Amino acid sequence: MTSKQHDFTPWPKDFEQKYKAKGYWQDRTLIDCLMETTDHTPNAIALVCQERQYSYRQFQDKILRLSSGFHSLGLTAGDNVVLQMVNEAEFYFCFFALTMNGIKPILALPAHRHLELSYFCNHSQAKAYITSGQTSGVDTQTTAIQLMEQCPSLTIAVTTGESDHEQIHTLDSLYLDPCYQPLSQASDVAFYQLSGGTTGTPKLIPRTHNDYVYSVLGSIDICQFNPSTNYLCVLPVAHNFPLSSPGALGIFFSGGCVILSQDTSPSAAFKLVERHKVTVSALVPPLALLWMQYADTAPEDISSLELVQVGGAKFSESAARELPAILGCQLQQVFGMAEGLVNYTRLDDPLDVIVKTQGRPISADDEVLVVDEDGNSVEVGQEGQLLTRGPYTIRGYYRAEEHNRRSFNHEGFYSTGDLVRVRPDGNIIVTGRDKDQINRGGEKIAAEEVENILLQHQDIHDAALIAIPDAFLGERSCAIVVLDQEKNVKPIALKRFLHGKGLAEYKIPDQMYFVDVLPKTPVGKINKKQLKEQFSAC
Ligand code: AMP
Ligand code: DBH
Repeated sequence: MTSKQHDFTPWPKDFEQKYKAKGYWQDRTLIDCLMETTDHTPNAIALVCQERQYSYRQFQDKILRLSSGFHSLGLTAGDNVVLQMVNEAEFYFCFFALTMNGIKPILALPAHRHLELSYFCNHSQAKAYITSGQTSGVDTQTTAIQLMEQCPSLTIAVTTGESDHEQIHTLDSLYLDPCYQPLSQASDVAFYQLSGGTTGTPKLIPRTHNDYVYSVLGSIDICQFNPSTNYLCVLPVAHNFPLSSPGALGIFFSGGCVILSQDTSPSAAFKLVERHKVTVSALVPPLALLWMQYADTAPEDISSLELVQVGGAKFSESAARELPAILGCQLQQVFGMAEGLVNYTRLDDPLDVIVKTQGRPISADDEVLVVDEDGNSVEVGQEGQLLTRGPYTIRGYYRAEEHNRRSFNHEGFYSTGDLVRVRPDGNIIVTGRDKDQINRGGEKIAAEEVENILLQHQDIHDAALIAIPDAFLGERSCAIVVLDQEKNVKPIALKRFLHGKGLAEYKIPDQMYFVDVLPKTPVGKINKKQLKEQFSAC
């Protein structure tokens, strides 16, 4: 059932009551939690962004001023906006200023391009697009103008940079006299995360204040974040992992300091570690490997590092064993999803658990089921599909009724699409995947989305996108294409075609092969298993 009033699938009443009674849902909003820290330690440094730094008091002041600014633009509770920013302080100013007013940002990644952005705007009937001055070489102002031309609901654009267009406001012009009149309620949707997805269109994940705050507070406990934690954010700020596991919000709710990096190179990161005495960072496996490689000869002193979290994709056991000695810190594996469930290895776990497993859930009330293809539970320790429900796992995607019927069972369990084994001690090992997705070093690609666009090409008869094992990325993407008879198209032309359609760079296939016909299963589906076996050897 989808609640019209909330425009999201609420938890059933008995679950709501249980989660409240157990103290998981505390009726506090995101801004409530930040303000509590500001009250305790107004002068502590909350945020460092290049040469700028903000104390908690200054941080909160920026947010309250911006809240007035957004109000002056006509944005009100219930509106949706698309927020696309690089790693800069303004992301958090906007995030809190919007969510405190019940304005719901869709957290787009800097890598998203016109195709994804226009979908987010249209699907959510977004009123505003808020963006950075520069997004890795992309002219975001032109993007904003194009989006406004194509999406009737979109009437407001804001940039953190300079504006060359009358229709685009600068964020700087929106720091007005502060007013504190929060309009959000803890049971409301605060914002939308994005799913890596498995279908033709990305899915929007509605997260409420109550459930998200709980996931962050639970994570703080597990990771022992405290006022002396200095957290380096190198992954994209909007991603669920560096935002909430425990991420930047974990820092803001526990009084530590976030140091932002826009440069993902290990040397830039190590310089920041040295300069700001960073104690924790969160990395995807390929980045962890780069850090390990660089550490060998790095001139920087990174001895302040206490903990490196690795997640987003499977980290190999051999790399996991080596990381602590090479980086001189502890390793924590994190297996999470923007839909909710997050698993951590614990700081005091035996080494065996830390290097061999992806940890266990945050909450005693995270329900984890491992089932076979018929939906029956498998024996402990056996491989199966992971289903979950709990106090911070969604019950449905936003405006996706048909997809929801497939992704959630009748008891409200979310089907993660991950294949796992759960050990008798409760720790989960991710063994594979049962979803049509490529996990390219933590960046998820829905095969169907790319295939659908390839099929729009006039010379393509059929296409399949598959995952090929890759030593560095874990997986890379490979398109197997059948051209129309007597057509001759080069891979580079097809890549240009995909770019031209406005697809994010990371979704452009790493490799392409042409075949005469795609193998089919007995029921007539493309036999991807066979294709993977055939092309993994190439
Ligand atoms: P998303 O739904 O886009 O947030 O991506 C979540 C998915 O990323 C999970 O369902 C897993 O497939 C994958 N994932 C995240 N962390 C890990 C990990 N530590 N090991 C293996 N897979 C992971
Ligand atoms: O991959 C993910 O989506 C992810 C990984 C680690 C995540 O959402 C999280 C932690 O919260």
